[in-house]
Amino acid sequence: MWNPDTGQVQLTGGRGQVLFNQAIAGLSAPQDVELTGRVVDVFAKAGANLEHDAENLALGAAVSASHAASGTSAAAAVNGTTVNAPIWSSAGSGNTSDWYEVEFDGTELVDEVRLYFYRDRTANGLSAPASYRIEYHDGADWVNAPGQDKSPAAPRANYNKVKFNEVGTERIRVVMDHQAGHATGLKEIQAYYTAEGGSSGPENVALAAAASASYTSPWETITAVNDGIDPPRSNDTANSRWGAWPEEGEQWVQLEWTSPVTVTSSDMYFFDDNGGVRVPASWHIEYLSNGTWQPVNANGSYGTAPDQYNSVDFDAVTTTGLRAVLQSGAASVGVLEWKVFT
Ligand SMILES: [Ca+2]
Ligand SMILES: [Ca+2]
Repeated sequence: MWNPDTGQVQLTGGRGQVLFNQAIAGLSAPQDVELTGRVVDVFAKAGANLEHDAENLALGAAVSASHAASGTSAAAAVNGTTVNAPIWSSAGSGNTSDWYEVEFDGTELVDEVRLYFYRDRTANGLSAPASYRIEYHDGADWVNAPGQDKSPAAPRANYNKVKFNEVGTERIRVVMDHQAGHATGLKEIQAYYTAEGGSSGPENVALAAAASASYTSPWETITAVNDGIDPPRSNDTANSRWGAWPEEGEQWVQLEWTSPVTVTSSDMYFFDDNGGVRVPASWHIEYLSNGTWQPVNANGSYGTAPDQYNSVDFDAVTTTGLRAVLQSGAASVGVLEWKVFT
């Protein structure tokens, strides 16, 4: 037995020989050792949760999926291990998005989900999805879980964590938009109630607004601009979109609130199908001020990049209406998601 304070080694039973001994001051007893940062992440990637001792509500739960590839099963993703087999996979579904559902044993509070995706490193094989979101069933419909804060923000192979504002529900599901040319593989899903909540950052008040537009193509959906779904790419074929084809020139999309909001920044994700709808040539944000539309005072430029949010900060305005005014470029214009923050 070694005493770290004195460096003394006691040989149990008096047998053996001490070859080396040293005192190490301030060493913690095993039960007092705290693991933080990188070590916590290393364990999490191996499927072991050191951050909290909440019960994994998904373990052994009743599960189902929109499809299960031959040789895989939904149950494999709640069997308690994050190893590479067995797994659940969407291969062969023919869908651009698939869902995987967990039904709890009655109503549970839940605010964190951990997902372990499988990538087989083949050209057209399994990968992490292009994007994913957590939905819960409110008794009538599937609803996007509020305040989803994903780490990492873009899905990666193996370990992904998403925290959100707590919901009480009997069922959650993850909706996965597959990478182009790939199916999604899932090794394990874990669900927890940590009482830590979701994004503690600025609130996206666009979710509470009523959306309208200068024009909406009959097959597109104006409510898509603020449904809270992070698009997988600008040419999103999985989720609802707003587009104004064939209209060109100046088009606008508008958010209105029943009581004033104070907002100071915006994230804009444009629709671009490399055909009739492209990112705009330019755009800016206006706010409703005493019945007229006035440009906000932007601190920086209005980006028009595809496949990402274009963020802009502006001097805070308190208003019941915001409008994104888009000048078309190569074709008509569209928006997949518009977030505005307090
Ligand atoms: Ca598993
Ligand atoms: Ca959307």
